[in-house]
Amino acid sequence: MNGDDAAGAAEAGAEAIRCMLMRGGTSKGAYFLAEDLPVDPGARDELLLRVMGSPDPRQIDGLGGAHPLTSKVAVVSASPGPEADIDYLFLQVAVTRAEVTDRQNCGNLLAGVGPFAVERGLVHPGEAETTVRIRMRNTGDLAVANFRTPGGRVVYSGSAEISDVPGTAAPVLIEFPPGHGPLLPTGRVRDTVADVPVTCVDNGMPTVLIAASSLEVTGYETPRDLEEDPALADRLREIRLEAGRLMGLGDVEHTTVPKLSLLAPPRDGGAVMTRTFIPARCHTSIGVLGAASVAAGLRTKGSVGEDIAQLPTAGNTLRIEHPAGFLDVEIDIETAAVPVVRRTAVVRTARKIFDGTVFPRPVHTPSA
Ligand code: NQM
Repeated sequence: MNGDDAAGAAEAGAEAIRCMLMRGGTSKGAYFLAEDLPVDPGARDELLLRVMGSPDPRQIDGLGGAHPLTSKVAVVSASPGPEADIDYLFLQVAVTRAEVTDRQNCGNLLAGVGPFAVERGLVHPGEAETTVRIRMRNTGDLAVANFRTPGGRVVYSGSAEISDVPGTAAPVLIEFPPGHGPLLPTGRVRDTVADVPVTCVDNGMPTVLIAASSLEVTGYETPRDLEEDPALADRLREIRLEAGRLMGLGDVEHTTVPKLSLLAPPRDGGAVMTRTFIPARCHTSIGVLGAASVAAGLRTKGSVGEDIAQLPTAGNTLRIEHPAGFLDVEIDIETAAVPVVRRTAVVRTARKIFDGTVFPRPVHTPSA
């Protein structure tokens, strides 16, 4: 913790922690240096619940925005190994439950990690642009982020647009080299779970691909309409529990992975239309690694997505349509019997919203 505020708060006996709030892609989260948080994961998570204001559907007493997409945390530190510059641990803070999980990654908050590392002095910026190699601690996989740093300073304003975010901002190009895990975690291109054909795929995010039509929805409904359909929620839960076991994830009742993507034919010239459950709420757009996993699934011969998608005849870019527009995923995949992803890339934007000191909700409400 730094600054007069933090010093003043320490004197008053309050906890005070250095924190930056950033929009990363279509999500928003609190970014911390690992050294500013407790080392013990239990103590860290207990603190983060109080920082974000969970559990509470409104997160009224914390930084969280009352939705999983705005209740996220990035923990950043220098990387000990030679293959990366910095380490990034993503933590999903539940809104209505006292739970913090590191079981999933987040490609949206990832967009802010490079700029944050420069702002905190972990990475020396280039004179025009900066490339940061990031080890994503949730999966052990790498990502490489490139963004503009004219005169050695991060700029956030620019002309890049991403669907589901108003206005424009500076682009952050993110590339993913091949990951460690299998692309098809069940070992098969298709499985039948709860009587529904699915493709289980993991190109950075464990995702179950399902034809919307096989659940008697169109796949063009609004996220709110889908969330308000209790019969659909029951079917999705049943599919997810069974698919999770088949994917080697164990009992996924209380985890945020796998995600479920309902697929329908594209409407606006893209490859496919999606509605993605993360897993209870329906995403207002789609996650980065979620879209990367959908794209890999579409490019896999015999997958559930193959018949639905309209794949471009040339080029590596797949436009994944979603409720708010689209996300373009560049994917280079070797479509052998066992498909291998060689490279995935997306353009995102990120923006620093505030930099300062957060005062977590106290553990015990002081008596008057
Ligand atoms: O898939 C939401 C998001 C995400 C994850 C979720 C993400 C990704 O949009 O890479 O970014 O799937 O829980 O932030």
